[in-house]
Amino acid sequence: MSASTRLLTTVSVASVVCRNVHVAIFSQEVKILHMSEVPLKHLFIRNIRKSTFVPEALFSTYLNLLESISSPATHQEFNKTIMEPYLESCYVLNDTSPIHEVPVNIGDDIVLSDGEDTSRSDSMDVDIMKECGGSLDIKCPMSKQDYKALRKWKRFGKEKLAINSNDTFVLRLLSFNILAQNLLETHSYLYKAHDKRALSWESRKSLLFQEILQADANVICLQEVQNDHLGEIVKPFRDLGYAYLYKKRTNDKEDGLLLLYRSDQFNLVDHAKVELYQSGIELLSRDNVGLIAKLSLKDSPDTQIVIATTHLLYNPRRNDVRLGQIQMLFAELERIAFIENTPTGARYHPIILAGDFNLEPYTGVYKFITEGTFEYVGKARNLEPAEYRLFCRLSNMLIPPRLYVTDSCQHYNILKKRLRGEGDGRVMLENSETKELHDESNSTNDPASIYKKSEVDVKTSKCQKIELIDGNYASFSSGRLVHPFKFKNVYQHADRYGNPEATTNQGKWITVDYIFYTEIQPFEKYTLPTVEQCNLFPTIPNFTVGSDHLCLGASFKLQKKKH
Ligand code: KL2
Repeated sequence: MSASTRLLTTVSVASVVCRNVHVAIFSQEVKILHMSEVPLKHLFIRNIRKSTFVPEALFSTYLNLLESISSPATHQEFNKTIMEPYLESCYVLNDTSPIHEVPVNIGDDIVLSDGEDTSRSDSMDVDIMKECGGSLDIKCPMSKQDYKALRKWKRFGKEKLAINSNDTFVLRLLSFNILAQNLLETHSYLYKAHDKRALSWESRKSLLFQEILQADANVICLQEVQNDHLGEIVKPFRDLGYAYLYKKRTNDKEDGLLLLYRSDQFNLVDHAKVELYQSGIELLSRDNVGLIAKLSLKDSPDTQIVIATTHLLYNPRRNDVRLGQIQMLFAELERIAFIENTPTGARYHPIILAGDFNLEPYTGVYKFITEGTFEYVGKARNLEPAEYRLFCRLSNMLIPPRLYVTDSCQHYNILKKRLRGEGDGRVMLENSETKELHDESNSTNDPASIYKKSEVDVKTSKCQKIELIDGNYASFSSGRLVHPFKFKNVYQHADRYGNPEATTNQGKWITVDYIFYTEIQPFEKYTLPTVEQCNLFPTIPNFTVGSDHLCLGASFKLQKKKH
């Protein structure tokens, strides 16, 4: 208890020990130094909160921290390793204003400034750093300043120097799951430990806008954008010159994807609103969606890039569903990004694929995305090897051939048209927004009926391999998927010492959000904190972070095409 002893001697007004609760009361503030009985804490905090001279922020921070520990057994450890250094960081500087700020103003005004607390000098940041051991590997909870210190735009690789802007366009992309308010309310049990005021839409919205607008990205991919919040979310971006595409999740879901791009810099050349829901198919019975935009540079129209975003199924056990969803999304991505066939294979525009994939690094779907191939047959639904329970193993068929999406994540009809020049290249996916197309093909109640003459057997679940043109095959239900993109990650999911990074908290801090890219070079990223550092945050959303996810960001060098 050396920290608290010092506190009590250096700042003296009163110290109260009430049963197992130790409290120090200073001129304007109350610190809770030790509390061994967890049930007591609720009563205690409720009572002390009534006191008008106690800053609310202190309690909310304390409450958040306190609730983030799982059991009374860890309480003492918590006090020692987190609470005491926290209190020390608050007051050891002998400053009259508390470092940990009061909650953001809740109001309609969108704060466009970077939200820096101007009452504090830069030297104070340095002092806090020293208190915390002189590095960012700090052992005290996060203030807004600490959070910002962890979230910097950092250049990497060979590109530390200035970019030559004549033949290069710098594309900065931000991806953020902003937590739809309706989902927050539906899953309110997840947010019991949070300060209720940090969960209000008005408070979160203000923080979300601050962080997003401060990044000054040319393209922004948002997930969980509530349908009836679309107007108010889009408004400030429209005023700043962004155009947008929105795709709501299907059926009864009330949130969706928003892709914003600077309309003074880009033209929208093509786009797809992808519904991963396909009726009558269990694997594709979830309401997740994808959004794909092909953009060209206004000042160099031949320079094009495809940007895609998605938010895949949450259910942590169903990696098989997410694999099927990715297969569908990639088929659409392949269609939009395709340039031409060459003797060495197809060429594609650069692609950036960002979003909330609800899957952890190095798991099955992640491997598929980054390695380009994955064998699912015989695996369990989580795509791990199925050692027992034979009946739970995945068969050779993932999605049925009636969708005409091949095992190489391509639309069969498009492939056929490209290679043989036959047919109309029509996509056989259902889309509630373009229903007329399907009503026409549905007229015989069999979406595949007009393709009866084609070689694909839409009824069988057996493996099919069809020769399109000499040496070129399309396969269905082979037990293995491949895709034609060489996706890399902006983030390495760990710091240079191997400590894992995190993008969200699902009981524990994990990574589920990614920015993948191909045929384009990133040179800068918006750094993510490690799990250890995240554990020092008051659980998010809080008065610093407006969502239950952290946002990702990267800047890319887009090589302009010469005429
Ligand atoms: O983890 V998320 O939160 O990527 O931020 O995506 C989903 C989950 C989102 C859309 O379905 O809602 C959240 N328990 C916890 N969170 C859930 C659950 C659940 N059972 N279902 C959906 N979500």
